Amino acid sequence: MPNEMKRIELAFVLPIVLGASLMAACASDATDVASSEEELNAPGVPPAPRFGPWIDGYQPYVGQSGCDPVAKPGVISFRDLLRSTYGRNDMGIVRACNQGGTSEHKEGRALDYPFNVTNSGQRAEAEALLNWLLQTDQYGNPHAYSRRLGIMYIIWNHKIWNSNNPQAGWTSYSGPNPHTDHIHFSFGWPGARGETSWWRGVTRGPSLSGEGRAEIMALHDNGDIQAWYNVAGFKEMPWGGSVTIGRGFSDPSRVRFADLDGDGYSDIIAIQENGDVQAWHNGGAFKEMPWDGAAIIGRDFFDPNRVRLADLDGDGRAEIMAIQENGDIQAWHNGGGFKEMPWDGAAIIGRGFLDPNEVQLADLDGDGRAEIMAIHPNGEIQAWYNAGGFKEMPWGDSTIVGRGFTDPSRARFADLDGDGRAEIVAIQSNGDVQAWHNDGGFKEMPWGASLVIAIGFTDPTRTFFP
Ligand SMILES: [Ca+2]
Ligand SMILES: [Ca+2]
Ligand SMILES: [Ca+2]
Ligand SMILES: [Ca+2]
Repeated sequence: MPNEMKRIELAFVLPIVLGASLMAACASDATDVASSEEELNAPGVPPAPRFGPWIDGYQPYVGQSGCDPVAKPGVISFRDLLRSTYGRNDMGIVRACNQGGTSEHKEGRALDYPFNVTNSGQRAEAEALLNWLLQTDQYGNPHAYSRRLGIMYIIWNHKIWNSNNPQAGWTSYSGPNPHTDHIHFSFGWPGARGETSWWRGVTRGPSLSGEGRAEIMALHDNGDIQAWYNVAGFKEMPWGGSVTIGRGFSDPSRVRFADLDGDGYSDIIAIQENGDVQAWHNGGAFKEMPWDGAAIIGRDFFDPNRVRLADLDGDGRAEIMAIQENGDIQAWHNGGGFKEMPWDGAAIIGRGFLDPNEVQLADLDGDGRAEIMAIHPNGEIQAWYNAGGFKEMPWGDSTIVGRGFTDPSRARFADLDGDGRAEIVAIQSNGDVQAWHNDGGFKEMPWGASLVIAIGFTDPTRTFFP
């Protein structure tokens, strides 16, 4: 809540005035770029969120053990997806405790939806739906959507597909009901509760162009922000054309990029001298001044060095954080997207971070939730895994992901190839920008190949990777 935002004490007064003069551009002619998600999603199947490479494991068989015939939220959401795609009412989620044998219906985590094999249209719909659920995604994950939905098994037309034995594929089903007039879907508990990645939303990171590959930007001495379009991913000099996306930004410490509304396009944020946090919405497409809306998203943030924005819970919308003088990191949850003061909850997510310059956040494993990192004075970068999303101290294990970064301003994390996992980037004193590819996700020194992605960036404080 805005009124609960704690005032951050000013350690010193910055003499530089931010005179941001972003012009609202016409919201028009955003370029549609065919994505691999579109190839996954042919007509006639439900709409799918955008996903990164992280995926749920296969749901083991966990049969009915109690009786609670109340429809569970994930099953209801899946039913509603089928209803809006195929236009028929379902044949039920719940079943009475005293009716028939063991069934997940009695725990509200199974769905019967009508597809009649003798109706050629419904048969084609069923085949398209089942292919869609069990296809391999663009990251090579087999049976991707059924795993993301937390499906445990599927029965249709004398056959069953079991998530606990996926290699077997469809095998013959000889139960009393041949399932020739409907498909039966059983869910594991995480899927039934709506806790699997399907419901957690976007897991590919944002970028200025919306394609998930970090762009590079320089804030010039005249206050212009020049951005180069990342067309090639993790490559030497992957940049295409460049445009000016901001003017009047005299103080680089006051500039941030984060996706506030989860549309995949990084919005620009300025921490003003009066403590206001001013955001401009990215209307889409890589173009000059792409901003089409503005909002004040914070107040009383007087020390820009203490402000961070990152998505903590993987819903695609960036949270805002303040590193307090006592070392606590106070976070506010983004419940509203891009609007005035979108915050709907608060939590202390870190303690003991006494030097704000040492703190960075980035998603290392591609599950959409940002890890937190401390760049220690000895040059080691320690990362804590975000195991809990948005809550008090959500961190699991910690590991070392960098060494030799004795100047924390030269260490950056940016997903250059759009696979959801942040690469590590070092802005060298000679102006070379060197990147190491994230091969391993969250683990000790997960870095593989290294290359120089840009040259001439001699001032790390003026270099951004939105
Ligand atoms: Ca956005
Ligand atoms: Ca979020
Ligand atoms: Ca993560
Ligand atoms: Ca990456």
